[in-house]
Amino acid sequence: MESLHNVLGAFIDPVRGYTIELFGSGLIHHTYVVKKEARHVYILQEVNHTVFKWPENIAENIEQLSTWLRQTGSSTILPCPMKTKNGEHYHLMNGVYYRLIPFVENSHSINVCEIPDQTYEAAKQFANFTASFKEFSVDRLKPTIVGFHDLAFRWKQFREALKNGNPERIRATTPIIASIEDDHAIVSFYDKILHAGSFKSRVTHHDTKISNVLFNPEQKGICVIDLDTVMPGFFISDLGDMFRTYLSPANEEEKDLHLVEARKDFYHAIVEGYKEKMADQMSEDEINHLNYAGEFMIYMQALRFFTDYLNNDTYYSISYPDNNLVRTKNQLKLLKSFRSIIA
Ligand code: GN1
Ligand code: MG
Repeated sequence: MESLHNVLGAFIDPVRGYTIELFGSGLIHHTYVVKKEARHVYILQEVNHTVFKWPENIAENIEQLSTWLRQTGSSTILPCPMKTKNGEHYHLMNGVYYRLIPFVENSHSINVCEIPDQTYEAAKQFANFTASFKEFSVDRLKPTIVGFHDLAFRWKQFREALKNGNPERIRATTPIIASIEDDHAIVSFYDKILHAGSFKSRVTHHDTKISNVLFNPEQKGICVIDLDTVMPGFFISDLGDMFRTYLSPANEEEKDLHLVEARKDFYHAIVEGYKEKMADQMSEDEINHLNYAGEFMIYMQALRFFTDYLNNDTYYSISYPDNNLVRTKNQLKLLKSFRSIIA
C-alpha cells in the first residue's frame, strides 16, 4: 500500500495518519477506502483503462452534470472526484489512472437486497438521478464505453465469438447457444425501438447495482455513486439492471440455480420507486414496456458473460475457469424466473 500513499499525496497533504484498504467487489475497477482513525474519509479508485479508453470523458461528463445541478439549484447529490493538487482530474502512475472521491458522511452501502424497501429506495434514487436532468441536453455527454448497452452490437459480438472463439467451449455449449438464439426476439425488439425512436435518450446511469446507492442510518436512499458509465441511454438500461440485480436473493455468481429466483414483492417495490420519480416524464410507449426492460438487461448480461466465455475470458475478472459460463447459466435462469413473475 506504500505506493497508494504516494497516490493519495497527489491529491491531499499531508497523508500521514491515513490507512488504505481494499473496498467493494466490482468486476472492473480496484477500489480502496481511505480511513483516518477508523473513519471513512475518501474512496480511492484505479480506473480500468482497458475498459474505459477515455477517462477524460468520464471526468468531463461528471463535471457537466454537477455544474448543471448547481446552476439549477437541485437538491440531488452527486459525489464528484476531487482534482489533484496540480488541478488534474486523475493522478497517473505507472500507466494507471487514480481518482479520489470524498466519502459521503453517515452513508453506507449494501451488497444484497434483503427487504423490498431497500429496492424501493434504490429505484427512487436512480429515477431521481435521471429525472434531475430532464432539461439537460443529453447529447452533451460523451460516451465512456462505445456500444455499452447496444444490444444489437452485443449480439454481433456474440456472433463473432461463435466464429472465432474457443472451439472446444463452443462445442461443449450447444444447448446454451440454442437457448440464446431462441430469444433473438429480444434483440429484434431493441432494433425496432431504435428505428421507431419511441424511447427517449436521457441521462442514464448504466450500472444500478445495489452497492451503487448510498443509504443513511435510517435506511433511506441518499444518492447514487459510480458515475463512470453515465451517458445517454434508455430507461430500460437502469430499470432493467435493477430487476436483474435486485430480484433474486442469490446474485450472478450463484452456482445453485435453484437459488436464483425473481421475487414478486421486490419487483413491485422497484416499479413503484422508479415510477415515483420518472412516470411523469415517460411516454405511454415507455410505460407499456417496463417489463421489456428486465428481459433486455438480463438477456444482454447473459450474452455478455457468454461471449466473454467463448473468447477465453478477456473482459470480466474470473475466479475459476468456468466462472463466466456459470454466470451465463445463472442469468438465463433469472430470465426464465423473471418471465414467470410477470406472466
Ligand atoms: C461490470 O464491475 P461492475 O460491477 O461495476 C460491468 C457491468 C456488468 C457487471 C456485471 C463497465 O460492472 O456492465 O453489468 O460488471 N461494467 C462494465 O457484474 O462493463
Ligand atoms: Mg461500475
